Amino acid sequence: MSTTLPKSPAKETVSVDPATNEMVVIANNSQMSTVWDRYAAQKPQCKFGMEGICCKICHMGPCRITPKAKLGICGADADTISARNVLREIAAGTAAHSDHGRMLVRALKMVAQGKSKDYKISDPKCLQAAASEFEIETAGRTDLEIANDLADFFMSQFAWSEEPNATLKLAPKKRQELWKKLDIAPSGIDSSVVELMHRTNMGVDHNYHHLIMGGLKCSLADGWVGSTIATTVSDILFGTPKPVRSRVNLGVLAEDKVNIIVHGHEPTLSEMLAVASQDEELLAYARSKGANGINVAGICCTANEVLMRHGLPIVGNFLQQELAIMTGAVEVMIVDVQCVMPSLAHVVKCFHTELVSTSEIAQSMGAEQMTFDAKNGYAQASLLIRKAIDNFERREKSRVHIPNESMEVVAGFSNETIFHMLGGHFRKTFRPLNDAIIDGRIRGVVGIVGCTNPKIQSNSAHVKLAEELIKRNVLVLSTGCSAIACGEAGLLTPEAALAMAGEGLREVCDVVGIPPVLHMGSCVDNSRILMAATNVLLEGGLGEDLSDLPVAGAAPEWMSEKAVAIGHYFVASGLYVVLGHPLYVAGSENVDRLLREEMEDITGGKFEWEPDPVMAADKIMAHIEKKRDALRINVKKERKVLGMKERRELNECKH
Ligand code: BF8
Ligand code: SF4
Repeated sequence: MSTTLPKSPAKETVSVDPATNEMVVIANNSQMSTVWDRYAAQKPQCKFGMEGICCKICHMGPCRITPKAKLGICGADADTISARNVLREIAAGTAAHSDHGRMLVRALKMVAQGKSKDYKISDPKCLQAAASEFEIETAGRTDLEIANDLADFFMSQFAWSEEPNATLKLAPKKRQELWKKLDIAPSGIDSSVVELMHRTNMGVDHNYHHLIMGGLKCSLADGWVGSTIATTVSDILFGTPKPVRSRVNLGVLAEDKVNIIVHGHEPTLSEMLAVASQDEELLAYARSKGANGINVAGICCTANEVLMRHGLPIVGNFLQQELAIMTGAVEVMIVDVQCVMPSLAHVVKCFHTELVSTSEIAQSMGAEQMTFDAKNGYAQASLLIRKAIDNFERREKSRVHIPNESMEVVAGFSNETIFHMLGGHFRKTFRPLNDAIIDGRIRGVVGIVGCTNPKIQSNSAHVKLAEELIKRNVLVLSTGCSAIACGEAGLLTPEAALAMAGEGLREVCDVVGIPPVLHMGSCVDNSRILMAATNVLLEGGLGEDLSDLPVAGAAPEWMSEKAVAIGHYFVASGLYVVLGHPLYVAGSENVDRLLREEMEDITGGKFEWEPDPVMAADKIMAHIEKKRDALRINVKKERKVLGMKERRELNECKH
């Protein structure tokens, strides 16, 4: 490759994951540029961008706020500019998650209309439950009839309406009332995104406080509407995840098999690939070309989707996408939308790997475009697998370098699974979790989510924060690239509880048979974390609103606009959210103070920026203990030792 390389800092330690470091050294020795080289080349990064005080919303600009120019040409100050910039990120993040949701609703509608024989209603119970929740008639109707109405209902949630979005009613009553009172209950996903783009247009909304409140409203359309729809429809079509064992990290690539990587976010095609990779005819075809099988594995959130439902292995998270191709062992990488680096085009030029772009809205450079049509899902998946098999012969064996690392994981913790595992076969309930929180064996629950980012040693903050929290008896829920990082570090196994968790958490994990870090899915599945918090609240004994709970959220290595939207809907839901590095608001003391301090009096939640994962854990623990004190559950009680009968009851659910 002809790219001139900058000096890359500490190539051997870009990550705490040895497989990543090993591949980065290989990349650098072969003069192949990686995300870390390009990050180094970008330094020093623009201070105005970092502080959120540059504006190019109109063409009198671009403007930036400096000591000598405290106002943009139109008169906008640092507060207005940084708040508007945050809002545009929330709009983009909400659009990304929700459009993903819309694709799935389209697939549901297609199935309901009998337009594809390849997909089916895989979880009729989930379909029935969703239909009942949203008052869709189920009695005497077929699954497809119900699915048709449910798809129409979900689609209606995108447009503007007089009423707040109906899915908001999944939230606790008190929270819904607060949203209404604050006038931040969204009434349409698309209209919320449009409203933010309008409000931040030149010469519209200038009050930073009013702007940020508008941002919270749109973010709620992401979490409680678009992402919730995406998760629900995925479960209906592809099955609600159940605990499943698999392996994670670059070492899951197989030297003797055809390796196909699915990378991106939408699970419709990857589901078909998972099924088609078992096809006897295709397996025989692979053998005829000298391969010992077909290995479909994932990167980023598609990986989480196929892991949760099929137990397919994960190659890596966001920062490992280039490295996966550099192993020289990937026949085809299939990409769709979100978090796909344009740099892949350069990497595939150096290898036999074929890059295939499959989304109608996204074309990757250097990729062959094969727009996916779910009506012919299986046929297209088979075609892609044949393409990969044909490419196997072109693999240059002498250039193959697959790191040894791959870690065992147990994933698949939907809310339904947690209900089952905690409650056993006969008592589906969160009660044992609530009891453990109330009696202090578990101090609280924290969702660790989000990306990896070359600004931070990869995986380091995710893993350290998770380890610190489980050591302090906090149950961790994880999604997205954070879950993959935890998997690579060995935190997603029940054994990790025995080795690393504090005494109380260890006891609970041991009895129930769960890891101390529960993999709950992809980033849209942060909606599962919202529902887990709601379920804990509804179970009783821990207050009346989400903001009463001893819970928090964290995104220690985030990078995406989607994470900005997620952070805001967590805060709007009353949760304390610690980000490993700040939003672009340092240039506005007012916006910074609103998000980090004043917000607590408004929604009960707030942001904190804390790069040090141990200090982040300290701050989260202080928040959890503050909530526990307020709930008056921190009174000293005799530690309850489980009797034989209770242990037996709980053991029933180790299935
Ligand atoms: O949506 S955690 S890098 S893969 S944005 Fe992207 Fe971030 Fe990974 Fe999934 Ni989520
Ligand atoms: Fe400058 Fe105002 Fe235009 Fe922004 S909107 S670019 S601050 S003139």
